[in-house]
Amino acid sequence: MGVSQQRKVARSAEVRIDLAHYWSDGYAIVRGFIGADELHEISAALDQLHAEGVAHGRCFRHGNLFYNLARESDDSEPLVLMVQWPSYHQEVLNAVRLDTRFVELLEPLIGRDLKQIINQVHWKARGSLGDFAWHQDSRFRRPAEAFRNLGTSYIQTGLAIDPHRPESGCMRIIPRSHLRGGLDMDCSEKALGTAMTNDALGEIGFSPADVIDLLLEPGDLALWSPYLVHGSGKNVSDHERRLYINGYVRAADCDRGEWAFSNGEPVPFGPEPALVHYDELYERPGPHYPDK
Ligand SMILES: O=C(O)CCC(=O)C(=O)O
Repeated sequence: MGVSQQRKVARSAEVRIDLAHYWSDGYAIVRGFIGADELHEISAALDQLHAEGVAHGRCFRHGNLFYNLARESDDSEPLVLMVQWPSYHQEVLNAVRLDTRFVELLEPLIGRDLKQIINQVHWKARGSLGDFAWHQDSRFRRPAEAFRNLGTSYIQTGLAIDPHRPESGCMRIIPRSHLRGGLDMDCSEKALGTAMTNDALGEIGFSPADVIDLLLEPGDLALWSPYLVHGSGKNVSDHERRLYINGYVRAADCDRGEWAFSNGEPVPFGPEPALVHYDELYERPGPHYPDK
């Protein structure tokens, strides 16, 4: 057996263990999914993306591409919180989302024909603007009728670019919470920019004792279920905390999204963007600065 084949077998074995854990606990971690050299290149691409956001100075949209910025007060600097669908113009990030390691990893879970619903980067900004309240991602998979069998057809993946630890605002999760399906969680506030509270946990029958930290090193990939209850707090470390999120769905179970893999082969973007979450894509496709 050649070296590359040995590596492949070793990787498959590791993935198998994580998959069993994924179904039982609603999440899994693949350690060292992306190596240091590749990570360096991705990190540089993210710095470029961040600089573009800073240059806009406020929220900016062009089709599905969206820079989400906010300020702590009227006279403070705008902070780049998130960019959605950077891959339309960022080659390095586009190559990551279409990397066949993703389809190899996800095939036993959701198959070889995959669309993509999420392609976004989070910067955990200092202060409270980058908080994510306790939530299930299922609340964002809209319109609900466009998604079928959500719990078994959709997987969220998050690639850690920096260390994710309690002090840098790592994700906090409730293992096995996905087994309870869609919970009637309070959605009156946006998840982004709202703190996690114990009251919110109590309302759905959980307590702080049920929570664990999702600890990731740079290059680790986390997978989580759309029904896993999770959130994240502040970054009080002395470094950035970036997460590159790609969410894939079995194509037959979803009417929205960009194709990512067809029979295991990467599918490049077509000439026109597909309808994902931005409902005004066809009415207002051009570049503009939206009122948030
Ligand atoms: O970036 C984070 O810490 C939170 C991510 C998250 O909650 C999500 O994408 O649903």
